[in-house]
This record gives sequence, structure tokens and C-alpha cells, in this order.
Amino acid sequence: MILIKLGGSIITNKEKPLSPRKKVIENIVKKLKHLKEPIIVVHGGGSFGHFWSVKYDMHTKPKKYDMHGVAIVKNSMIDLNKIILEIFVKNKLNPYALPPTDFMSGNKSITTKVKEIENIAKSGLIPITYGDALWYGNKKTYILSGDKIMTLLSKILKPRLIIFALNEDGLYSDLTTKKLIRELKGENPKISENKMDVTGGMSRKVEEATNIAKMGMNVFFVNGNKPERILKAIKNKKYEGTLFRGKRSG
Ligand code: IP8
Repeated sequence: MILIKLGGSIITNKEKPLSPRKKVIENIVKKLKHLKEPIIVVHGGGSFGHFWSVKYDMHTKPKKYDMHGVAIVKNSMIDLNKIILEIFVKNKLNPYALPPTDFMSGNKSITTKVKEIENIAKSGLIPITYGDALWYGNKKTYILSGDKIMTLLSKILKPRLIIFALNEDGLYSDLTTKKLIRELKGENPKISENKMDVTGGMSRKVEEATNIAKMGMNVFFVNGNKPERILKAIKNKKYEGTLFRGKRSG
């Protein structure tokens, strides 16, 4: 099984509020159609969820945020999820919308529910979940990042491969020269970034990818604008991107 995250900066134009990049999504979906293995898709918030989270000052820490903000963020994520679902359906795939409330309680995942996601994926449906504004308890809410979902699902389901489709070629050792880091074997790369979003942008991704690799799974960062690279990573062909090599694969 393969777990794929479609980053918010690839599926939306982050410079412009509420603007999906439908063509980019469709190009990725067309490639995913070639896969014979079950997949689970997670997507980020981009200029939908992040736009509103910033406006309402909502973050990953559980707090008593403005409930109207919670409603608006949640609605916007449903809008973005719907756009993605429609593109999957249009391309004759079988997406199965799975809001994170289906497998989360507070900020913990529900193991039995997560295990069931694997059965859904193996039955010919493609579970699609996403980062969201979630109820924490005691009038508190929080923003759950899609990157965090990647770790939660990986821990329980141990997918064969984890892919983060980004709006970049991978992780750069130097932002100005864009020199690509091809492989990381457990070391923690130093991240410098221009922009941060409410869930922590690239630093968050690297943190989650490192955690997943430490659990023994290979994690790829690839450029979603070049979706053939997603297939290459999956087919174990010469990959273009950054590989966080899982500890146990040596
Ligand atoms: O873009 C956060 O998900 P991410 C989604 O995967 C929201 O960090 C609601 C901001």
C-alpha cells in the first residue's frame, strides 16, 4: 500500500485565496490511475484551509479559537476536498471521502478506524482524507495538519512507501542554489524557509518524514508538477526527489 500526500501548495495556488490548481490535480490523478497497488490519499489546506486559519488566528495547539473560524475553515476544507473528489471521479477512479473526524478522537487516532481505512483501500476505493480544523474537547479546537495525518496513518498501517507531492523538486540543501538533497539516512537536515503556514510548512513535512523514516519506512519528497516522478518513485525506478531512507531498509 502507498500513502500519498498532495501538499496544499501543489493543489492550490497559495498566493491567491481559494484558488485550486485543477489542471495540476488532474495530471496527478491521471498518473495515479496507472497504479496497481492500493493507495490512500491525504491532502493539505493550501489557499483554502490556511487562508482562513490565518484570518482567524487558528493553530495546531488546542485552544478556544473563534468557533466561527472553526466553521469557516472546516467548510473550506470540504470545498477543496469536493474539488479533488470530482477530479478523481471524472477520471473514473473511486474516491472515498474520509474527513479526519472519521478516525480521530481529540488529537489521537482511533486504531480500529485507521485499520479499516486499509480495508477500504484494498477494496477498490481510494480513501481521501485531509488536514482540517478539529474538535479537541472542552470547547477547544485545533488545526490538524495533513502531514501529521501521514505519520498517524504510517504508524498503524506501515505502508510500503510514503510520498509527499510538493511544489518543489524535493528538499534543498541551499535555498538560493536549489541544490537538491537526494537522500537522507536518518540525519536531521537544517531547514530554512521563506514562508511559514499555520501548520509549519516545510519544517513540519521534514519532521514528519523523519519520524516516519525512523519507523522503518521509505519516504519520498517529489515534485507534483512532474507527476511521472511519483510513478518513478513508486516503481523504484531512478527517482528524482529526496528520499528519507527508512531505517530498516538499510
Ligand atoms: O496543509 C492543514 O493541513 P496541511 C489544513 O496538510 C488546514 O498542513 C485546515 C489549515
